[in-house]
Amino acid sequence: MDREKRDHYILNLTIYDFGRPQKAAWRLLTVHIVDTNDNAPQFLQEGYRIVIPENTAIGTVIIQVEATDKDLGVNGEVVYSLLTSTTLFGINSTNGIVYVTGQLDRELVPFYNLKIKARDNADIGRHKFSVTSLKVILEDVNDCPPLFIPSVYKARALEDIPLGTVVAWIETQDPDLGFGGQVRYSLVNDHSGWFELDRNSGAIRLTKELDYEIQQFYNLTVKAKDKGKPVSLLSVTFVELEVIDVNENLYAPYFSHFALTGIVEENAPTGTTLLQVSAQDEDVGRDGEIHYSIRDGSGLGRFAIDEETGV
Ligand SMILES: [Ca+2]
Ligand SMILES: [Ca+2]
Ligand SMILES: [Ca+2]
Ligand SMILES: [Ca+2]
Repeated sequence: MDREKRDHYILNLTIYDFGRPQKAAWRLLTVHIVDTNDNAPQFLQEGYRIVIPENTAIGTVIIQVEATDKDLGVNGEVVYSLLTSTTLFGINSTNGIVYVTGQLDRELVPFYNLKIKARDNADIGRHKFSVTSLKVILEDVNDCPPLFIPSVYKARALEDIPLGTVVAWIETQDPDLGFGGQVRYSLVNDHSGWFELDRNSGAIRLTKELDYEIQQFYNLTVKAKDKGKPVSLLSVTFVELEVIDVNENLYAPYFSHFALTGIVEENAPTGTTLLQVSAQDEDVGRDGEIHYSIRDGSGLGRFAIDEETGV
């Protein structure tokens, strides 16, 4: 018997005697098939898939799933529930409507695989169920402004660096997809054209010569803006540039002796060391480095001096 195929039968019962002429009587017998819970609820689709924006508001209905159960009465009543433990989605147990219950964020989790159970309302121990999956894919929304790394920049530059030198390099992170994650830079103040900022790479270059004696600090304001549409987001940071004093070349090098005398034997081979001269320079760094050369005199071409050591 299967009530779901046929729920009643009508039997015609006839009785005869063996007399002549034969007599008969008949009666109809209706047999009703009582339902038992032998069907599980079946989802109309094997799996469900939905794409929603990541900023979908709490309470928004995203989909309705449906399962049917061929049994009768409570045996055929369907109750829905979420098997996946989540605080972000909920389901209406009677109509299968799935809705948002928490703040979604594609940058945190880009999609969810939810398991949904449909069971019938038969007595506990006898009820039947089935399970389907719902894939929720979050669509990106431009909701992250560019983030500066680090949040504030400190840079130092020697006052004599050449024009075009990169004095600072601005970097940001923007995890949004596509245009929403593409960042362009600009200078809010450029100190009358002292600096220029490459809008794509974030490199800040010097465009006018620095002079420690005139200005020791520059405070640049940099704007980073993504190309998101229709909403574009921006952030602002500061670059503190300190100019480092460079000692100008103040002193000339000098020899400790006005004249030196060297003695060499007339048959000395080429390459023989004659003497070593030594000069001083009071400047520090590059300005105080000394190089030697022979400039004039009667021995030109016959003697050579080591540029570095003075030998
Ligand atoms: Ca049944
Ligand atoms: Ca059932
Ligand atoms: Ca963005
Ligand atoms: Ca986003």
